[in-house]
Amino acid sequence: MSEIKKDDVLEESGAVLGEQLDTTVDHEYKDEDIQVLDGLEAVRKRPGMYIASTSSKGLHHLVWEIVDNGIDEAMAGYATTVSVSVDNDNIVTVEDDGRGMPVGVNAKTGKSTIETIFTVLHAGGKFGGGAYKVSGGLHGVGASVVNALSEWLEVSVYHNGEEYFVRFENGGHAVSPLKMIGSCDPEKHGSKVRFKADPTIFTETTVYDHEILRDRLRQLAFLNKGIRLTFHDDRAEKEENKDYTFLFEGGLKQYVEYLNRHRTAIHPDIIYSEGHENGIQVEVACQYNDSYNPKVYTFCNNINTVEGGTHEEGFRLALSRIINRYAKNNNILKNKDENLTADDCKEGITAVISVKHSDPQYEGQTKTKLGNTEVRKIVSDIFGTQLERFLMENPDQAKQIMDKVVLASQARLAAKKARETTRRKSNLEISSLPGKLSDCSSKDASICEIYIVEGDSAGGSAKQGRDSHYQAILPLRGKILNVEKARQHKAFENAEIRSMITAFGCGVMDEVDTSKLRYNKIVIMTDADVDGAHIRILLLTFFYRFLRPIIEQGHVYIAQPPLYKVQKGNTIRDAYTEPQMVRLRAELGDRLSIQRYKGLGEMDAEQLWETTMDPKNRTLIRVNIDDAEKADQYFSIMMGEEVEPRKQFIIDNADFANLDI
Ligand code: 0R9
Repeated sequence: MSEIKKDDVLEESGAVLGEQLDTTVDHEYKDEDIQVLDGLEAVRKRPGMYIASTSSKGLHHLVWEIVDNGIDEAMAGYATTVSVSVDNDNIVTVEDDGRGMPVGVNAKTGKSTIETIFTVLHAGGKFGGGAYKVSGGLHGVGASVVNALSEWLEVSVYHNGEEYFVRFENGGHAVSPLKMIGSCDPEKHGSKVRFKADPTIFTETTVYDHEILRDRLRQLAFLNKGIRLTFHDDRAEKEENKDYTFLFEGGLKQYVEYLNRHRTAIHPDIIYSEGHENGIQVEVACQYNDSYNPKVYTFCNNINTVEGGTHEEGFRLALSRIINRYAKNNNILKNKDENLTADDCKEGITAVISVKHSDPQYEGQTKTKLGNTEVRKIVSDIFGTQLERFLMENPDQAKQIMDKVVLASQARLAAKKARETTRRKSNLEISSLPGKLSDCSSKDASICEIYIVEGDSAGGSAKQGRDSHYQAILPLRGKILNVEKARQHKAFENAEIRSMITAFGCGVMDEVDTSKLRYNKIVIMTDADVDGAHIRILLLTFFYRFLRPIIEQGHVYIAQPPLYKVQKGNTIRDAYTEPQMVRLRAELGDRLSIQRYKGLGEMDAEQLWETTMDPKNRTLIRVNIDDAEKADQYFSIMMGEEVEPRKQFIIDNADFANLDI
């Protein structure tokens, strides 16, 4: 979690998912294929045009760019292992055991191929005409961009018992041409790239996040079965966090096993299919668990296509086609019965769909939606055939699945009724908003805020202390329903949930329309204790499952009430975190009077306004979940049935669990 600063909105982001993999197609690069273009200077001037940003996210892109090149070599069948290590100075080394980059000279540039691909923008095949690697979106920009944005970068190639070396400095210029610098074990072969990110470009941070690197490398290993990915982190304090090896011969089958590790599967075997058609590779794995939410993760060329696309459509089509056919053929559904919907068939499924395509087309707001239409049928055929076979060969497991989807359809009909009642009620209640809501007077949503407050007494102080022009208060009585454990219609029957839906005014689920949201900021204000953390998690679970766009669009915040009041003479200061408390003690010296705030309810209206609600003093944490897998795991662990993983999670993430989401 980021350090908390006053007067600041903090972003809580998940790991970076969805990086680019270049797929090498059957073609040998020739030195002369490399097209010469200008411009490392352009990259340094406008890095944002080449990498996502110069924040931590962009910093990690540097690693993925080089790792992708190593994975390409492994996918082409020449390398078995790609290793990544980070040292104490945040210098990154990526190494593979492939053929070694070509050490010849490029005819057009007159320089070595390696110098060319590391100094010429877009050199490397894709723009060269003949050979092509596939890339899309912002990534896959090439090794030259990494070089341009590094303080220095070194390349070593091991080939035929010889070691070649070149170093780049000063905005990517080769210090001297590629040289054979000595001999090496004749058995050794491969490429190594070492680099130090340029702190004048990455001004926010040049420190890599251990978890982001580890998790993405694990994910890449799941997505590329049989390729060994290793990770070494010199900076890790604990010995057990220094070295990791990820190698999954089972590919997505093991990925689904991993994703379901904290869930209760309702059938033992993972449904798995793979195949290819017209050069498009398809791999799909899925398994049902006893939860109600589907978790479907899709990838194209190792990029997490968070907006889905034609591969996801193909999967959905096959799932409902085959399940309905099986249900009809086995008299589970009568011919006159209505078909099960795709949503019925997806309830509680964990699925991963991965395609590899030489010419992917991305659409959607964030260019993470796969658009290639031919993919739909290919995925549907390959997955459909295997699913049907699975159901026929495993009648016991098929029965578990059929029971689940039929129940889902019955619950859907019940939810529809409950939802219609809620919708009718909300329409009625628009003029008479929930009774306990103390609304603000302004109708300009862009300045309005709603505080969701724990308990009536804190609600009372907040109501008195607020600026009623733009701050609304909605007190919650008791704990809201845990939507992770309940079916939808129960949620729609819950009074607290209904008040929120009505107050927000933007609809729910697939009908959410954030342009109708009545408040720009939805602020969760709970006590800084375990109960407060629990209520916060329940609320966030509800938002995540029912109103996800309001999180995605940055409307949800967590208020930070102070933990301590520190007084010395006439000086009174508040500490919002333990580290801040330590700093205050050091700053103010001895003879302090320290009072621990027990809860929001204990503060009077003025105190609450000054410490927690006044934009001049308050600290808000913006909830920003951009890693669906992490968020799903988080909510399943925190809200699910299993106690042990929850305990462990809280121990591992004390900060995360108690302070923010
Ligand atoms: C450390 C991470 N690994 C790499 O960056 C890496 C690139 C690379 C490579 C070849 C082999 N190993 C590599 N590791 C390679 C590819 C081809 C022919 N010979 C060697 C080919 O694709 O035909 N290269 C990737 C691009 C290029 N080499 C080049 F040809 F453009 F230089």
